[in-house]
Amino acid sequence: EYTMAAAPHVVVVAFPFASHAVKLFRIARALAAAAPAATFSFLCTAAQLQEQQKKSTLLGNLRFVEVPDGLSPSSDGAPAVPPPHPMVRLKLFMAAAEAGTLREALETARASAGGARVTCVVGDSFMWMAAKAAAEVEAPWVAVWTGGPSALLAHLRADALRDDVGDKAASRADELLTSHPGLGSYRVRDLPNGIVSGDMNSPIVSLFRRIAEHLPRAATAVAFNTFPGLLPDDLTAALAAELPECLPVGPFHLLPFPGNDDTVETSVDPHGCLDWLDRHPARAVAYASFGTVVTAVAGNPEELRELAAGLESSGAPFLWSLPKESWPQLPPGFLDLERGKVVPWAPQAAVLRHASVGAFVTHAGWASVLEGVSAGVPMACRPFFTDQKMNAQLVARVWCFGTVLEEPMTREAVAEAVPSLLAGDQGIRMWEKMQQMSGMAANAFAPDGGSRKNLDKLVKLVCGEL
Ligand code: U2F
Repeated sequence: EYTMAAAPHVVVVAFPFASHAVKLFRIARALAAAAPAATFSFLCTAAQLQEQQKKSTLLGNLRFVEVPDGLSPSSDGAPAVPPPHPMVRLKLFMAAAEAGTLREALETARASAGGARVTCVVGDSFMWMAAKAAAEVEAPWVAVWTGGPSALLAHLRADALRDDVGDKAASRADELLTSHPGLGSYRVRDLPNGIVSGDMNSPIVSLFRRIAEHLPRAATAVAFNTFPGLLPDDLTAALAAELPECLPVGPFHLLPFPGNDDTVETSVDPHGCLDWLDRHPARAVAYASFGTVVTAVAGNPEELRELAAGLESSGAPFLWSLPKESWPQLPPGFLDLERGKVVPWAPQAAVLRHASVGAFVTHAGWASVLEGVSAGVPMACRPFFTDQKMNAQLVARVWCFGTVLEEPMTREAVAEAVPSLLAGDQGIRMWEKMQQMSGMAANAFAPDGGSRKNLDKLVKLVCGEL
């Protein structure tokens, strides 16, 4: 126990786009639950804070502090109409955070916590400017990487990769990166955009460059959404060589905090997905989802219709989480199909662990991959951008937990992959292979589980006890 003056005050900085804030909020709640004598301030934009506040359990020692979204308020304070494109919002938010709104929010956190000095800053790696803000208040910076670990390694090794590949990215696309420790299972074409090909000056690519500059020299530790035993040893070793202490504290959707004990939160089901699944036999249903950003940013109507046609002709019952904006692009009559259910949102982790789900068509976003692995459901990956191609390669070629749907996804490829994952020999082999890993994931936070002791260590670290 601490005296008031010595009690830790940990600031948790979220990145308020895609599903990042949800992930950081899980970390914040797990830390706050494990360290009840410490104060935690969760820093995020007002809109995202409101979202997170709706979540089941709030903890007495976890407070919310707003970081401005960087949009200049209209004269009457109303939100801009129409709202700017997500990439514009991202740029404005980041520029404002770098220019001082983050530092100011840290000061607000201190003042509103009765002047309690900030003793540690935990932040989404995307908020790289938190490194400086932490240094200014003489607090350590602990970073969280929510994406695929192999992509982070590629960003950290970007210079070496560029020296090697030069301008030959196109002709060497299928070559394995065997001379790069930890990356030997990936092809040149799997690398995130902007490392050896693509627009090297896009805002996202500059963001990853900043992250790669800051993590190795400014972070005290980096927390990952994985659990010991999941990643290939060479990848783990290569990350350890580049970074300060790496702490796998995943799967994030299983992080322990009150209300997540029986994973209540991941089962909130406004569209009746779980009831619908109850009406199907074991391992009969294909679940499809492309996460929170792909459909809006990179999804194209053509491929959407191919996926629809493929699911229809696969013969399998299917559940598809698809943003409502995209529904008008589906083939006529598709929404009325008896065999399928399209919803704007599904409780994905609970859906995947439902016994009737036997195949997962995914964009290979890292949280989705972890949820698929935890549930032991073989995956058909159609990766789009950033870490997704490397994640898909890991799923399909390294772990043999699924297949890759080549770009562009065709109805034939979907109609072949889905039944094969559900009931084909290959699918059954994958399913069997996944069961051990899924058991490890399920036990990751048990008293002797792989992530349990890392979480304990992270708690000590952020509370200044190490
Ligand atoms: C970006 O990924 P996304 O947010 O698109 O994808 P995921 O990392 O897979 O996270 C999506 C989360 O949203 C949940 C799902 C995941 O926890 O269970 N979800 C849901 O509950 N219901 C739905 O109907 C749909 C989604 C990026 F695009 C990726 O490349 C990165 O790997 C990722 C890293 O944070 O962020």
